[in-house]
Amino acid sequence: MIGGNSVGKSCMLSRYINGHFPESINVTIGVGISIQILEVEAGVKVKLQILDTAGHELFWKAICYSLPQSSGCLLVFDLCSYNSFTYVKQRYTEVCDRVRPYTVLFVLVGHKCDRKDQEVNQEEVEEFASELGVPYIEASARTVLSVMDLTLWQYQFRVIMLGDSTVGKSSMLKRYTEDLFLECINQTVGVDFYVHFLEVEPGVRVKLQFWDTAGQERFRSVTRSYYRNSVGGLLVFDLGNRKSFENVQQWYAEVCERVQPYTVLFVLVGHKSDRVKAGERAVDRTEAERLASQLGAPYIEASAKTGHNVKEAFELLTRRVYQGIKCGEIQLRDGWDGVKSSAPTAQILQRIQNSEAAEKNKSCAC
Ligand SMILES: Nc1nc2c(ncn2[C@@H]2O[C@H](COP(=O)(O)OP(=O)(O)OP(=O)(O)O)[C@@H](O)[C@H]2O)c(=O)[nH]1
Ligand SMILES: [Mg+2]
Repeated sequence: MIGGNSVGKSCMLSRYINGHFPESINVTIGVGISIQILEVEAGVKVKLQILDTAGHELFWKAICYSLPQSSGCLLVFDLCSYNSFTYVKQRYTEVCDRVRPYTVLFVLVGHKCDRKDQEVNQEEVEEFASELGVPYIEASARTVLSVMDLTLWQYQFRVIMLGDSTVGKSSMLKRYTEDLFLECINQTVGVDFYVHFLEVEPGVRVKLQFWDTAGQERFRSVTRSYYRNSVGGLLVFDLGNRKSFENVQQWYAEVCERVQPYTVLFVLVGHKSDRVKAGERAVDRTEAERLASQLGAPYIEASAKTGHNVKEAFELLTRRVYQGIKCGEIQLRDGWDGVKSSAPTAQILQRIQNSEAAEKNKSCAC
């Protein structure tokens, strides 16, 4: 990301990565690095290493060293500062010179488009962009206008994995996010982190942030601190291990106690269903279903080893949370990170109304 100082590069990045607009100014020194994973098409994930450069002249020389290592560049200027537009024009030529013989692809961003006091003439910018063959987009990190197009997600849900050690929580996540299964035991230490994207309905993409907690008691004080900012919980037990089933109630109670006044929605997973075929079932389906209904959660049996129902378990939970938001059971609140939205409230409501209208039409047609 390149642009003059105070044009809002770090704010754009913060909105993109965290869904937040930081009100306080925090001047970048040198270069800041952020990582984001983006599914550019079904099954193709890109790891973005974003270098947020300092706009101050003082740091330009240092920034020049990282230029030949870059494949893309957002040229950001402030629509309310003509100088910042002149600045990116100059930098464009300089960047092209420095990266040679490699190629960098650019996008020109007119930032702070929410403001009325704009100094930069749109026609002039568009002319400049078309001369260079660079796409131009106007954006606002404050209101999320267009940054949403860059983020490609409208909601972020935090989901926590719960259950005794070795029931297969990490294995389920590995299967879901990487389609991998490892036979060896690799117990989680503290908390691990995974990301996945899911389109819950056409045009509504959810970024799922998974907190994979360690089932071992000795990590409980660490893992407990993650309960409060979760909106979904996968309660996992091993179908071949009765004790892990009996402990589900305890996991459930512990989370419920700590998330007040917020709501966490659960799915109960009878895991390692491949063991059932081998005659190792220690928990009946009816018994598990009874517990699930006591907890107000759907029940599903899955296996990370064979891949059976793993995707379905995660998607069941994600859609349940999404429905919870639509019907008001879950509310987005300041200071709570269980759900974040990159869309302004008006857009969310509009989208919900549209999808409800579409559903009504569908049922009328029947
Ligand atoms: N048969 C079978 N074994 C599995 C399955 N999933 C995981 N395992 C095995 O169970 C063991 C423990 O799996 P993990 O995913 O590490 O368990 P965990 O719940 O994350 O454990 P902690 O991190 O200690 O809380 C590993 O040896 C896996 O290979 C499954 O679906 N079927
Ligand atoms: Mg684990």
